[in-house]
Amino acid sequence: MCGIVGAVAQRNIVPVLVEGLRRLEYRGYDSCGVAVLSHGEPRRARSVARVSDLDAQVKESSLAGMTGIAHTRWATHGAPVTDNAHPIFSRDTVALVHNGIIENYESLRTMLRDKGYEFVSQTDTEVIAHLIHSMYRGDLFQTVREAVKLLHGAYAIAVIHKDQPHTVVGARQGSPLVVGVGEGENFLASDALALAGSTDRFAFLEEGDVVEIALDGVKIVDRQGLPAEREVRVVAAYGGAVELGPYRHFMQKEIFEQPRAITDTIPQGDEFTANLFGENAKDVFADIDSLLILACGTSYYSGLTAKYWLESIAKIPTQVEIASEYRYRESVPNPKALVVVISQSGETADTLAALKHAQSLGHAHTLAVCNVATSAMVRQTELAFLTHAGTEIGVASTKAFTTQLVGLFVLAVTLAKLRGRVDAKQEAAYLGQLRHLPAALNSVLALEPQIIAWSEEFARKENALFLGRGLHYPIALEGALKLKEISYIHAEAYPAGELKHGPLALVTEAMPVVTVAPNDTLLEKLKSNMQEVRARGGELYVFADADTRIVSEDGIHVIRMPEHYGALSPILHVVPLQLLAYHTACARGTDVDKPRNLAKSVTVE
Ligand code: HGA
Repeated sequence: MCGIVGAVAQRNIVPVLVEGLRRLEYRGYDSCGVAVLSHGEPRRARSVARVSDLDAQVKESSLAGMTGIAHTRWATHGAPVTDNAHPIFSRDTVALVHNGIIENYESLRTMLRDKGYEFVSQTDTEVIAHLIHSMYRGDLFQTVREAVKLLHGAYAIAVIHKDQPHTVVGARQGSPLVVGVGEGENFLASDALALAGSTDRFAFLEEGDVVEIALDGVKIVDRQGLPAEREVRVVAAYGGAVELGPYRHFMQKEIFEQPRAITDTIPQGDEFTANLFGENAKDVFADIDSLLILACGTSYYSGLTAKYWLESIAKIPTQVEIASEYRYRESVPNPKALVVVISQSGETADTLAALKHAQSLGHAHTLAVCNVATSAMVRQTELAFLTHAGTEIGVASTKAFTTQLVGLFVLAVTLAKLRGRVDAKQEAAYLGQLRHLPAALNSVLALEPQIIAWSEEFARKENALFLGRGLHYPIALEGALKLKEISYIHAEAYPAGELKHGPLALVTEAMPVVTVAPNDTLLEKLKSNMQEVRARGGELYVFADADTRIVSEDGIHVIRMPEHYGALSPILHVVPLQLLAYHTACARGTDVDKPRNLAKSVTVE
């Protein structure tokens, strides 16, 4: 969601800024823009189309400059039209890009109007540009430090001023911003990936930091206004992350990367140990009596799956909540609960806010399950389990989900072991199953041609129902979410036992019913639910384990999963649902990697 790039150099920086935006495209956006100081004046180009269109514009107009900022916008205030696209100018003197939401923008706008400022956009962002212009007394760094004190809400900003030709000032509070350190040139960006190719050295700003980047150095002050040192770390190159290779879309590439991503995420060594979660995890795990999992979207579904593992294997009570609800709800805190936050990017605004809320209620023990080691979430939790999915570009999450499941399964078995619920034999068996997962996944991926055949049917539908039971109910939810996200087919998931309590009323021959049918203890119950669908003329599309004896017949289409996978079965069963959503979307011709209205790292509330 929304990306920022900034640079100060002694060369024309426009190609670096535009390339940075190209690398941030995966986050989702609806307009984009770039501004540079050119012969002492801010000049900009903006587009409501793609970054490639912006690139064509800057080439056409020969936009060039050595100091600049750029932005991909995912509109929150004001339609995605050119006037609202960033960089936003104030009196042709200040140019600013912003990620986040300024909650007190209305009162600031009234105050600035009274001072004579004219507003030309509908954005909340414009108040920041005018505020900085109105407060500027010759030092942009100092001005931004004072101006941000007046802002309520979340922001990452980058700003330039025509009187300071070799300076970009940035600030972060609730939205991500990193500093890229170069040789005689320095950068800002929403994430390190944007600057791959320009530098591999990064300083990760903390909440409340304000930064000035110049040609020869970087100055940072913290929320108190005190000089701050932020460690400069070398971040390994993101080899190939933004290259498609032989695939048609990043989502397809990422589905097929899952065996590798899971191999990289499965812990080395031959036992489940608390150390996998951090140095003092053993003490923390001994001190807790329950878990509270907080997450959004797909990560919420990985949390729901984990609840089944945590309660059945570790026998530890587990509650799972949608982060955006929890953060505003009056809840009863249990200081003995371990708060687990799950996020691919580690920058999900709602989940970060929920974490902060939990901490403010006295939850001392916190654990992040996250794909980005340097993210705010990992920095703000006591413990962390890092997934090694690699960069995920497709907006619809795939490999981040399955690697989160691996991490949460490892958590369940580790807690079970520490509580004496798993003996050495069972532990070895779980480890063996984990290690076999990549091979098992490869055989599931080989089902792709059969799934393509189904997707042609699905592409003609407008509604679909997904059914699962027990451990596979969250997988049905995830399958429905994937389908609606990228194919725009309305899809809903139900625990199959709930059918008769309402959704059966929707079942007709026009309603495909996707059923996740592993060979587990609920299989016979599930078969009865399938009969209820057939009796109403519903078409069943069943992903059945090899040994379930569910066979294709009139109105029942079956794809056989290669093997039954016990406790880890959700990790395999979600893959055909990902492929079904992907190929259905392709058949409908949607923009699979950048579905309408959606963004990747959801860094605004
Ligand atoms: N609120 C600003 C910035 C939106 C944003 O951060 N998008 O990701 C706007 O609507 O322009």
